[in-house]
Amino acid sequence: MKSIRLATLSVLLLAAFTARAESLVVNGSLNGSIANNDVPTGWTVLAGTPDTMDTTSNVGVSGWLSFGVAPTASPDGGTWVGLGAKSDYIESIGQTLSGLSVGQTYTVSWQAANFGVNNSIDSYLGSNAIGVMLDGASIGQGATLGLSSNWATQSLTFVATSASQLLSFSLANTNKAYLGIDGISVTAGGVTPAVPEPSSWLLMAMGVAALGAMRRRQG
Ligand SMILES: [Ca+2]
Repeated sequence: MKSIRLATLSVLLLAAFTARAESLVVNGSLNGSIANNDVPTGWTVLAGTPDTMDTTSNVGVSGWLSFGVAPTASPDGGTWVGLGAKSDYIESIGQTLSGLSVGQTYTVSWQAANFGVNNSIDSYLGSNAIGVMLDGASIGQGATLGLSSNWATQSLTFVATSASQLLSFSLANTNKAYLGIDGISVTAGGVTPAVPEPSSWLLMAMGVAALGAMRRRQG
C-alpha cells in the first residue's frame, strides 16, 4: 500500500517538475538554409529583405564575415534571422498563431543579439531593440542592444483577443542597426518558460502535502 502511494507521489512530482507549456510557434528555432532575403519555413517576410544566417554568413551571404563585432552561436543553436532598419527602411518577419484562447495571457520569448554589419559600402552599427507586434500593432519591445558578442534572452506577455493572431517582429525604431533573433516561443501563462506554470506549483504543493500526511501517519 505504502509503495503504491509512493509510486503515485513520484509520478505526480515528476509530472510537476517536467511540465512544460507547448510553444505555439512553428519553427521558433528558425532552422533554415543560409539565405540573403529569405526566411525559414513557418515564417513570412512582412517587410524588407530579412536574412537567414549564422556566425559565418552575415546578412545571409555564405562565408561573408563583415560583422561589427565577433558573432557567437545563439543559445538556440543553428541558423537565426537578421533584421535590419534605417531611417527609411525596416525588415519584418511574422507568422499567424492559431489556437489561442481569448482572454488568456501568453508569454513571447526570444533571443536577440546585435553583431551589426561592417563593410566599406554600408554599415549598420547602431543600437536598437527587437519590437514585437500582434496583428500589426506594437505590444512592446526587448531591451535596447548595442554592438555585443553576447545574446540576450528577452520576453513579454500579451492577452489574446482572437483565436488567431499575427505575431511579428522588426527592429523597434529606425536607428541604423542589424540585430539577430532566434529561439522564439509563445506559451500560455504570464511566466517565463523556465519557471513551472502555476498549475505545476499547485501539483507540487499537493505532492509535498501528501508526503507530509504519509510521514505523520507512519510516525
Ligand atoms: Ca536557431
